[in-house]
Amino acid sequence: MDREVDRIARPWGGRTPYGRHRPWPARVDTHLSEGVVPEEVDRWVQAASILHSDGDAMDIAVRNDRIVGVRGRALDRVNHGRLGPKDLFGWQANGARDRLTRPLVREDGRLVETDWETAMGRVVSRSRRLLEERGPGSIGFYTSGQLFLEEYYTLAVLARAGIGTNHLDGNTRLCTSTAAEALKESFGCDGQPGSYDDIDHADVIALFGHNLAETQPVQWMRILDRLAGGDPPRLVCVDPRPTQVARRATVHLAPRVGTNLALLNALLHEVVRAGRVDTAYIAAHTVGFDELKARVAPCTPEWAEGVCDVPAARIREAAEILGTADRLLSTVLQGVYQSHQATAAAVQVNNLHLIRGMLGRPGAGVLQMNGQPTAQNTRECGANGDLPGFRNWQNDEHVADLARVWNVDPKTIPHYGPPTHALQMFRYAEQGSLRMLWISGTNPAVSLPELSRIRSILAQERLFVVVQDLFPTETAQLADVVLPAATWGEKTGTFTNADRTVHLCDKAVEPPGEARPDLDIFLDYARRMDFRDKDGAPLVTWHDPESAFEAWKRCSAGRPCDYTGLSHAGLRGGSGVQWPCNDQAPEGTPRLYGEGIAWAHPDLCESYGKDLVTGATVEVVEYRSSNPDGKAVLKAADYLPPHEEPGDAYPFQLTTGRTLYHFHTRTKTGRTPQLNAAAPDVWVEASVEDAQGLDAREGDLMEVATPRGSLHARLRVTDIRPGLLFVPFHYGYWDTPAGNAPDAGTPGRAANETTVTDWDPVSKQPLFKTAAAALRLLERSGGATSPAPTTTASAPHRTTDAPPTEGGRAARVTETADPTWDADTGSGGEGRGGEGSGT
Ligand SMILES: Nc1nc2c(c(=O)[nH]1)N[C@H]1C(S)=C(S)[C@@H](COP(=O)(O)OP(=O)(O)OC[C@H]3O[C@@H](n4cnc5c(=O)[nH]c(N)nc54)[C@H](O)[C@@H]3O)O[C@H]1N2
Ligand SMILES: Nc1nc2c(c(=O)[nH]1)N[C@H]1C(S)=C(S)[C@@H](COP(=O)(O)OP(=O)(O)OC[C@H]3O[C@@H](n4cnc5c(=O)[nH]c(N)nc54)[C@H](O)[C@@H]3O)O[C@H]1N2
Ligand SMILES: [Mo]
Repeated sequence: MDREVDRIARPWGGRTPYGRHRPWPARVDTHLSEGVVPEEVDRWVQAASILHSDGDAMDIAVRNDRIVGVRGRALDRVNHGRLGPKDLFGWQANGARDRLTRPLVREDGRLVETDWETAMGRVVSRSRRLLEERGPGSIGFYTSGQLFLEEYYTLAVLARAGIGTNHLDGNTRLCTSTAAEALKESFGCDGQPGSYDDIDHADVIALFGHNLAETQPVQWMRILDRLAGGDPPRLVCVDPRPTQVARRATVHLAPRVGTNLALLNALLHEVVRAGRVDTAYIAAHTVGFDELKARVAPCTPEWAEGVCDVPAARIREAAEILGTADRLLSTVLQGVYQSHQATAAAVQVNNLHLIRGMLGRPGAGVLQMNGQPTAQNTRECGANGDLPGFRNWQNDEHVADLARVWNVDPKTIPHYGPPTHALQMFRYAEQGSLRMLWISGTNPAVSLPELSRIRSILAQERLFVVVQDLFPTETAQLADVVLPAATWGEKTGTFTNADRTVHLCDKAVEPPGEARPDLDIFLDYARRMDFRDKDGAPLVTWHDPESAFEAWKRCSAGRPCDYTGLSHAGLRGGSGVQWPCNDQAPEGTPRLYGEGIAWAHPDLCESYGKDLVTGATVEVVEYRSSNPDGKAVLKAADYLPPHEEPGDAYPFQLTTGRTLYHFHTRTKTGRTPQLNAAAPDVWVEASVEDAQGLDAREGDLMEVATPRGSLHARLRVTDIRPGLLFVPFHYGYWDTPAGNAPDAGTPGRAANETTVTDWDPVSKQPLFKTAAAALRLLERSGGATSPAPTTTASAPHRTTDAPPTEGGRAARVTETADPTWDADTGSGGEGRGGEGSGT
């Protein structure tokens, strides 16, 4: 039953075809270090992947107290045993030689090793002095979508009630703030309506700006298995690049970047015009249909063709598929969230589902995706721009309720305005009102837009920068204090994936040197700062992951993300569980809104919404009068042109994003031999005709320039939309000779040298996907090809020669099929993961 597969060359592995409404067969993917056999593994420790939002469950193999590999968990509802390339190989980074093992402090301009006492002493004395001299608004926290729930909750309590600052946000601002905002706009509250199991039941799957094949490869395996089985789904793909999703789609729409809203309005126009709406559902569960209908009335496919440069006939074809779907599943990700009119466009996907009544049933669901593994928890726990438990900062009762949970005066919790968003925090630091910034689990010196500006802000003398990371990142090099953190595999905690599945990750091995779990660092800070509640007792009453989880349960009780039915012990051994999980739903909840819209009532909702064009907050009075019964809100918006359009000096559109083999700023995947070799350096993608126009060929060294900055990259000629360039944003400077930033002598390599400081007015998510750029030939390649993978969206145009991406021996993975599964009859495998068959 076992097969050995090179999972760099064949990232999605072998197929296990299955039919509609059947359970997805299990297949266990295992990768162990060269020379280690399963019998030699001392123990297998339960975990789930933190290199994307899928939440692939796995066991970590431990031998001689070291991690030696991983194996998928067959009984888990999310992945049924499968793992993607980053899951299979990425754990090796834990053992990298340059892990931070001791705290560092800046002395005479240089970072030097020190002990925890000295490092924490500096953080605490600076915090105290700033609180005294400048007040809580001088301190900010910029955290992650990659820590554990217990850590975010602790951070949220100490920042919001301990320090009392409104300046706490996550890099989730760059990632899923639009997902959260779109859900709040339509349903009054964050919380993913759909489930991954919808893939088993849908007859149409629509992906909007989502390169699922590369960014959640395991759910793509699931779709590939359905495409290979009986009654396969039809795919609709909206993406300007020839992704694997696009190549397998029934209809691929490749719009000009930044025009998603125009395209979606045209799709809605067609669905409404053809009368393919569920009038009973609309009447029972929504408000705003007449307004939506009026707004999309002029948005004909011909009009959209002019804006999006997509043939009107193709738009009609897509609308026909979406309008006639029996069970429609849609997913939305960064091609929408980081593009122009992000929230307005994401909301139209919700609208499509609402007017078609496609919610809360197997196969009928929306996934406003997350990207980072634990982004959902950043949002739930209030470590981003929300209050914990999806409480509404504009609703005094919600603030009072939170104050009761924390036993503090409601006035302690800042709620005079929306919590500060990340780019605003950097602006405050630039202007000098923010004097201390504590950065945990994120690398803004590579991941934020306009890097020259970010570097200069972080390098300021007056700003005290604390960085908590695993590695000496580009950001850590600009810090005043560096705190070495333990990570996945070295600490225990829980997290929640994009379809609300909560997983436990147990500690498998000791962290290196003196590195500490993020939770321990935050708890230590709270203790040293001596934060108190209103009766003078310690504010933070927990001391380890399990007691932190129990504290969070009390905060989540009665809220949409109710965790009261979950526990560390209960999550150990079995499958992950989808929240809400409580007395009413002890097994968890596969889908939200099966019985109508639950959290949009004015007294319950997390947000009264915003104007989709200006971002202005709606007041309670207005919300109460327009939506007194708490139905879903159908919000319409008009298309506006992107802010930065190509012109004479910058004739191309530029977009940025990911490749299958790397995670973000490559701190882990760049230290993983198989993954690094698959995509070792930056490249730029351009179409055949654009390359010809510049007389440039595959592998030539190019300069990509915008008004903000430039980078050098080798050219990959692909089937990308003409006029559009793509640069992966993974490549920073830690593994270049320059080490940190480009200087006069070294050219830029990071995509964010070129991106613009601009954000969606509603979600405040930066626009990484739209800019105008110039492309220039610098040097002939002399026959060498670009370092771009050939298995992915960067696959070369058929006239271009490039050696295939392969991993060889080191990339071999064992795929073990479920012995009870019969591929010919499509039966067996029952009782494994998921909800099984039946609608
Ligand atoms: N391999 C890998 N997987 C990851 C990650 C990773 O770094 N590497 N990161 C994780 C995280 S945090 C995230 S947020 C997700 C992101 O996952 P995705 O959103 O799937 O990834 P991106 O490459 O950022 O963007 C997706 C697509 O948007 C398209 N696009 C660009 N501009 C537009 C536009 O204006 N309109 C439309 N319709 N499409 C456009 C691009 O061509 C690209 O194919 O991936 C997660 N998974
Ligand atoms: N141009 C462009 N820019 C983008 C994007 C894009 O598509 N285009 N996408 C944006 C998106 S969606 C995202 S999510 C961001 C990602 O941007 P970042 O968050 O900056 O990227 P990462 O490399 O994941 O950084 C995470 C850091 O946390 C560290 N780390 C990992 N595990 C732990 C842990 O357990 N504890 C601690 N303390 N540290 C840990 C890692 O070593 C790493 O330095 O980038 C954004 N920037
Ligand atoms: Mo992300």
